[in-house]
Parts: sequence; C-alpha cells; structure tokens
Amino acid sequence: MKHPIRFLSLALIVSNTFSVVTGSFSNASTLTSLDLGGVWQVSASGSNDWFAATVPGCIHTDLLAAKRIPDPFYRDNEKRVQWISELGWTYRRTFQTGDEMLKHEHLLLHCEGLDTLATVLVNGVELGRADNMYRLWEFDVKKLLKPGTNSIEIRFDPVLPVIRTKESEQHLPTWQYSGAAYVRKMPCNFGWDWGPTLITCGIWRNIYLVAFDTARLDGVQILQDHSQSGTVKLTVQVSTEEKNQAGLNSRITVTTPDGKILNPIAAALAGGNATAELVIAHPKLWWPAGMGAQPLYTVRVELCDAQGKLLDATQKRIGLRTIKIVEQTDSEPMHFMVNGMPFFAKGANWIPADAFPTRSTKAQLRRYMADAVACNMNTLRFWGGGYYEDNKLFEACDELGICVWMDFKFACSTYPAYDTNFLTNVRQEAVEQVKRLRHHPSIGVWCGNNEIMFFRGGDTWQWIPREKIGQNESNLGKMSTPDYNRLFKDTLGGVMQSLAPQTAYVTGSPDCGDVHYWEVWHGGKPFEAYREIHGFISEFGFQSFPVPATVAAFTAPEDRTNVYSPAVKYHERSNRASVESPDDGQIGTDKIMKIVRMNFRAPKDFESTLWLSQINQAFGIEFAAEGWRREMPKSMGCVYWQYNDTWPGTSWSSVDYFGRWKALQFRARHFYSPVLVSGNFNAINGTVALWLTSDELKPVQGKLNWQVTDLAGKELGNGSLNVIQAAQKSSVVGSIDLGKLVQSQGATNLLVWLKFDGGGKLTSDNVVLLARPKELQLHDPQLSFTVSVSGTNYTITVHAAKPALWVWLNIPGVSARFSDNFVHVAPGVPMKFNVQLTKPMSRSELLETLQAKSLFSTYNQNSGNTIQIK
Ligand code: BMA
Repeated sequence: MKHPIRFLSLALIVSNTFSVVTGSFSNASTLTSLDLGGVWQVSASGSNDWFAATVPGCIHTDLLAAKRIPDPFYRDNEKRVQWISELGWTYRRTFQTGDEMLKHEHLLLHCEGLDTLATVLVNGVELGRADNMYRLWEFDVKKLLKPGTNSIEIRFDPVLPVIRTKESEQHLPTWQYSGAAYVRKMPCNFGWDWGPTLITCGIWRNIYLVAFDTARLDGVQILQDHSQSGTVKLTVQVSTEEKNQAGLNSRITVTTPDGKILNPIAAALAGGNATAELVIAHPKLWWPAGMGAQPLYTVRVELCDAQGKLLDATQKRIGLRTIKIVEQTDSEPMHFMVNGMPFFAKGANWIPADAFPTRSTKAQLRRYMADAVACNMNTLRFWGGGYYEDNKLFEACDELGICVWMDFKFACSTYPAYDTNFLTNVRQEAVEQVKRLRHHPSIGVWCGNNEIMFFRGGDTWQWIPREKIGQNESNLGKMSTPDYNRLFKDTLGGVMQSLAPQTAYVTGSPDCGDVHYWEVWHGGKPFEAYREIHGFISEFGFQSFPVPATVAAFTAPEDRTNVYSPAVKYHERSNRASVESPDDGQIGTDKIMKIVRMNFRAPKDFESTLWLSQINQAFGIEFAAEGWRREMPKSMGCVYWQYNDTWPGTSWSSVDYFGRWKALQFRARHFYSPVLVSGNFNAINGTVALWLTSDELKPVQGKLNWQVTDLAGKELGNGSLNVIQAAQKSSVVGSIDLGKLVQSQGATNLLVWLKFDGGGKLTSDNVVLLARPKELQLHDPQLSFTVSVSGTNYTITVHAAKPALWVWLNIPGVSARFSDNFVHVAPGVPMKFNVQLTKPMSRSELLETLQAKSLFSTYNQNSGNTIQIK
C-alpha cells in the first residue's frame, strides 16, 4: 500500500545506521531511520549478470564504474551507449533490521527519487509502482520486514517503449525527444540543444526505512507579516498526517542569526493541525547579494505526544524578507521587489550541472553559486527542463544571496494535460516540491514552465493554441488554451495558492512579461539587435567553444586541429536537441564563426579560435548587459543564457562543465559590478556619452577619469569629473566630444579608457570602442609580466607596451583560478592578477609556463583589415 507522500528533514538521517532524534523534550523521539544507500547490485532485467552499483546513482554511472561502457562524454561515445536506455534494469540489496526498529507502530520504505518507471519489492513481495522521478514514494513495510536479513529489489522499466506507444496513439508536438513529455522524467535527459541524449534510470536520491509511533510531521508552513515596522510576525502552521490522534502538541523554537534562542511557543494540534504566532523584534532582513546581508533564522518544530514524548522534529532556516514580482505595465517592465525595494536582476540561467545529477557534489554546487556572487550576480533562473534542484543548492543560494527564479520542470513541449491521471501525478509532484522548498528565502518566484506558451508576433516558430493552428504547421505547439490553463493556472497555480501563498507564481516564461530574445543566436542578427529590446530579459545568449583544457578532456589529439573536426562539432548541439536529429554540429559551429568574423579578424589557429569565440561571446553579452543596465528602469533584468554546462562542449555557458570560467564569466564581474561606468559612441555627432549606473541603495560619490589614446597608446586627451549618482539610478554624467579626433585619427585608431573610482567595490573601468574590434588597427602590445610569490599567494603583474585588449593569463596543463582575466591593459598602467593554484609551483616554474595573451595574439596577422562576412 502506498502512503501519502511527504518530505522529512534530511538532518534525521545518519548513513547506514540508526539515528535517533534528540530534542529538548523529556525523551528521545520515536522517529528512527535506516539509510539504504550505498552498495547495491544491478543487472539488466531478465539477465543474471549482477555487478556493483552505488545508490543514490544511475545505471550509466554504475556501468561506467564497472568499466562496462566507455565514458559517454568522450568524442561520440554517446552513440555507443544508447542501448542502455532500451533495457530494463534491476537493483537489489539486502539489509538487516533489528527488533528495535520492527517494534515501531509505523514502518515505511521511503524513496526520495526513483527514475522513473519503477516496481518496488521487499522480501519478494511487490509493494507498488512509481512513475514520476520528481516524486517521493513511500510504501508500508510493517508487515513484510522480519528480524535479521531482508531484501529489497527495484525494477526499472525502460521508458522508451512506453513513450513510443503513447506517441503513436497521440502525437505531442515538441522540439524535444518525441513522446518524452508523457513521462515525468527530466526533459534534458532525452537530449537538449546543449547536452547529450543519455536516458538513464536508477535510484537517484536517498532511500531509507523510517519507523515511528503515534504520528509524524507532515508539513510546516511559515508565513511572515512585515506590516508592522520594527517587527516581523511569524505564523507557523504545523500539520501531521494522522488527523485523529488526540493529545498531540507542537513546540516551536526560533534561533536568531547570532545564535540567540527565543522563547519557545507551544501549540496543541487539533485534527492534525496547529498554528502558532511568534513576533520577532528588531528583525534582521534578508537581502539578495549586493543589497545587504543574508541573516538566517532557524525555526525548529517539535512534535510530541500527550505525555510530552518527542515524536518528530524538523528545522527550517528562513530569511525575513518580502519578495514579489511586479507585473509589467505600460510604464514599467516586470521586475522584482525585495523588502519594498525594486532591484535590477543581474544573472544567468542555471541548468543541471551534470547529465547524471547524482555526480554533482555539494562543494561543486556551492562553488557555482559562489562564482555567481563573485561576478556580482543576484539572480539565477533554475530553468524548467532539468530537475527540482537539491536542498544543498538552495541552501547555498540562501546563504549567498541569490534570488532564484524557480521553474516547475516543464519545457518546450506540449504536455498531456487532458489526461486526469497525468494531472493528478503532477499535482502531487508540485505539492511535494513546494512543501520541500517553500521556506527558502532565496526563492523569489515560481514559474509554471519554460517556453510552452511562447508568443512572439511575426516569428517563424512559437507555441500557439491548438485552435489557432493552421494547416501545414507541424512544427508548432498545439497545447490548447484550456489544457494550458488546466495544468499551469489551475493545477500548479492552485498548489502555490494553497501551499505557498506568499510566494509569487507566474504561469510560464516568457508569458509573464519577461522576454526570451533569440534573434541574435537563432535569428542571425548582429549583437546591435540587443539594443532594440527592452524589459526583463530572462533569456538571450551566444555560444562559444570551451577552453583548450576542456576540449582536451573530450577529444583525442587528432581532433584538436579545427573546430570543424567531427569530435569537436559533435559536442555542439544547437540544431540537434536529441540523437534523433541529423545535424552534426555544423550549423551551430557556422553560427559562432559567422558572428566571430563579423566582429573580429580571422583567428590564427585552433586554440586561438576557441579563445576568440569566447571573447566574441563576452563582447556580445557585455554589449547587451550594458545597454539594459544603462536604461533601467526601462529594463529591469538581464539574465543571460546560460550559466553552466551539463557536459563538456560548445554552448552558451559562461562556466563550463568542469567549472572553468570562460571569458564571459570574467567579464560578467565587470558588467554586473554594483556601479558600472560605460560609454556610448554616437558616430553621427562624434561624442561619447558617459554613463554611470548604480545599483547601490545609497548615493555614490567618486571621480570619473577618462583618457583617449590612439592604438599605439599615445594619449590624445583626458579629463575627470566629480560625480554623485543617486541610489539605484543610471544616467549620463558627462560627454566627450571626439569629433575632431575622429576626423584626424579615424574611429578605428581611437580608444576611450574610463575609470570610475568610488572607493573599494564601487570602482569600475571600461574601454569604449568607436568601431568594430576587427577594424581596430591593433599593435603588438608586447605583453610582459612579473611574478611575485608570498607563501601560497602568487601575484602576476602584466605590462603592455601598446594598448592590449582582452588580456588573459593561462597556465597550460595546470588548474589555476585567476582573480581576473580578459581585461584591457593600457601602456603604463600595469595590471595585477592573483592566481590560486591547486598544486604549488615555484616562481621560476610559474614564469616558465605562464602565458599572457590578448586579442592581438589570436589573430592571423595576414588576415587584413577588410574581412568579408559570408
Ligand atoms: C531557450 C531555453 C532552452 C534552450 C535555449 C537555447 O529558449 O529555454 O530550452 O536551451 O533557449 O536554444
């Protein structure tokens, strides 16, 4: 029999042993758990060829560990492992249970993630079936377990035959894998336009036995009332599944961020529910990064029986804040408000960090979040084609101040919302996920889906209501408006309304007033087109190749001659969202190279092509971001596609699969800086408007210095301005008339160097180009550097004899993190970089291996000045 589903605090689990909750009530809790994770066995269903498996995990990583398959990420090995998805796979293990556990009134098998079509057996008896990887499945095992050795077996059926049959009965229009939308399984597992098709299965989250008496906690909802200044009132709603148990009590204790324990409140349960109110005086508010601190309060809820015996307990770390989405009106774009203050969303789109989710470690996930904050981001959109992210990712966001745009996991497809079984399944999924995540202060908005209702007047593709579909439009979506509303308004919206009424919900992106702007990448327009779009831009992006070390990880030496070599192209997916598609990476590679050549000269060799593609990507996204930040509040969000990667390859990411920063990530730190200085050249009147954009909540005061040089570095003019910029404001603060210089020198021989110094973090520098980079008459900058070492601290100072654009440091073969890269260095203004090395090097070793390069060094110097774009 299947029990209602709920989440437990993971804090209760201790690996492979019994854990007992200790509380401040008189006795220990009766809730006990036994972790069943660790070493299992797996075999293809029907065969008897068992080998070791790891739980949580998946069949691909188990086969890989058993050396039964090659690395699916290497070259085109993905093709060689497709057979895995055609088979069923069975996992099994034995475990011991003692009398202690068996004597409890309730004994459940608790599975936090089964991917996807699973049949669960204990001691040979079928307990039930699962059909949704996003749900938590519980089974009553009280009558089945015996003292001593017990067995568990979980059989996973292949999803492919199921979706093929359903798809042949009723076609679901999609640009993902045909029929994939019939199963509640991570959409990008079937392939996406940045990742492989590796349709896996397995026990992908924790699995354990849970035993308890009398009752356990079901949900804890914490509502906040900020209406009285100087206090925040918390309303804590506690519920248990066991509605008829008499005499249950709850006790709520709040610990402040500085460790002070506030007076506990007790509330008796009636009909399985209790409500308690607590007032927090002098509340410390939670803010997104850059706006303030992230103090976290801990709310501990204990459940006890009539005798005061502790039955269950859970802890939620919350932040005191209000966050809402202000809808788009005629006069203002959609935007976020936190604690009553609007803010400009600066960030990117997050996708699963590995095609096999269980491989992502807590440390890796935290590093991605820390890297986002280090680059002055305050927002990440957790895109709808992946999975509901782990608690540890949200905890990092809470602690670091990332505002999360949280998509429910529906993307780029029609879904069978006409099927009531599908809707019931999805409703339960939403209930569990919202209950698990609703206390996180980082979640700013929940969103029903990605690009299912995608109205863009005049475009060639869009998801439109079935009734508006003409003949011959087989590419278009056909999710009818009633179906769409049933799923995204009534079902998901209804769950949000009842379980997280204080959190904003929008039905879809971009049907909530945000903009996905793809005319540059998909439409082939130049970067200048970004300036024609305004509002809250939640997706736009341009691809680049990864760094040489990452390319080396998935290719053989003979592949590394040309970005068109089959293995390099194979890892570019923009026109091949699944293995079903015929493109071999040619179309996307051409798109990159076309825009690279529109903006830059021809790269001289393979590695230069990789680096130059990154400079081009950073150049385009920086151009867009500067424009949108400058015009705030006309635009209020810049969330580029995409932050990270799911495998090593060519994509829109700024941080690659191995966590290596591309040029874009380094530049993001500059173009998202709290105070941004930038310039806009008007070719008609020869002036450069000087902009100062501030996200600071207080006025900013400082000095803006500008200098004009020619490409040889000769100074042709300079000046400075004392500037006061108001809080959260962007405006032109000055103008430089370059009319005469442009006439005498030509726009292709001039650079404008800007620096705003507001002290500490409030500094910003920039270079204004008056022509496309490819037209600039660059000189060899003759870069040189000095290295100083103090303990494990390495400082590199780079000097340029002539202006050097997009200067970067690299140590081939060594994993290094540089404090900055892809910066512009003027002659006479040496630039300091810090580097962290994973293994120490002597100063002389470093001097020998370190490379300092710039745009100039990527060019084939014979490529000339007049480049034709094909
Ligand atoms: C969007 C996203 C993704 C996709 C990206 C690049 O529209 O929502 O589905 O990967 O564009 O094409």
